[in-house]
Amino acid sequence: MKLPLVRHPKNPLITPEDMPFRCYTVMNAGATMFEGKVLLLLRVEYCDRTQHFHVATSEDGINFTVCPDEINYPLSITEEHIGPATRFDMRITKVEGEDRYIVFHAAWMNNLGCGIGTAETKDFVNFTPLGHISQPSNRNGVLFPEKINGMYARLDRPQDVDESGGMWVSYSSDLDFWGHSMPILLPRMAWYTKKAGAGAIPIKTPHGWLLIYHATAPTCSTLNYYLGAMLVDLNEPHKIIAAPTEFILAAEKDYECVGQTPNVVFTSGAVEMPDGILNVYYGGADTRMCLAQGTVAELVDYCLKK
Ligand code: BMA
Repeated sequence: MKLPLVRHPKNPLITPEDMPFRCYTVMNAGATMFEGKVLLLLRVEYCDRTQHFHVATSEDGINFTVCPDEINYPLSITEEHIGPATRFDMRITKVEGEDRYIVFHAAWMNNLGCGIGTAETKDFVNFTPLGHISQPSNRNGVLFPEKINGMYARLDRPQDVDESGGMWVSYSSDLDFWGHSMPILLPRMAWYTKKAGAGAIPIKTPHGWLLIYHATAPTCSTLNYYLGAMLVDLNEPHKIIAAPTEFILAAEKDYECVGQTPNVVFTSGAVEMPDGILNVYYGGADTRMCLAQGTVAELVDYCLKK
């Protein structure tokens, strides 16, 4: 049976051994098209376990060249106040009609917890921090690629101390002040007990926004991460149009099951290639970068039929 996402035979695409310097892990990259190439903002953990971001680019979306220099991303105002945050899991959005790219990322602020940081860039070398856009606890901030009813819109995952919580939609006129928050009420699914969060940037289709997201469920030994797909309303994206209760990707291969965090598939970005193939980039076991492919039309069809 044809699956909505198929792993690329070259997986894993980028491993720590492939990097131009010594590092521990490379994972959960934000992804976008930039100057005709696929660009990944790789989350790289050095061997002192600090997190850094390196750009990788590719003509074909499969073979990447990694920049040995990390991006230049100065401290935000919030970080100047509390000290540098551990930033991770960049999502890159090119907002329609603007010449800048906006990144959202998780910002772990030591004993204060995790919030959402944001920055803008035009060249992926220099980043200008914008204001932090949440208090703890929040993460998995993802900006929609166009305004909805004249407002910027984002997905995020506020969560309680027990890590319950799911995806919400909020709106802003200036990318700074956010409100009108509404939850997306997912159906009951055995692979979602906690932590459902947005993954790739929403993809606009005639049937609604296509969301590729993650959710987690425990087994006897680990908390497993899964990827799911769903369609939400174009004008009111907290309203689900179709949300299949089957996952589209689970950790099955060695490169997804063995590593720093076993049994994790986690996406922060997907890119539609000129030939219509959708490249979904994902981290395998919090250790390496992988690729699964499908098409937007097939994923939409899958959502509508399940
Ligand atoms: C989440 C994030 C991701 C990570 C996942 C699995 O909370 O930290 O970066 O891939 O956990 O460890």
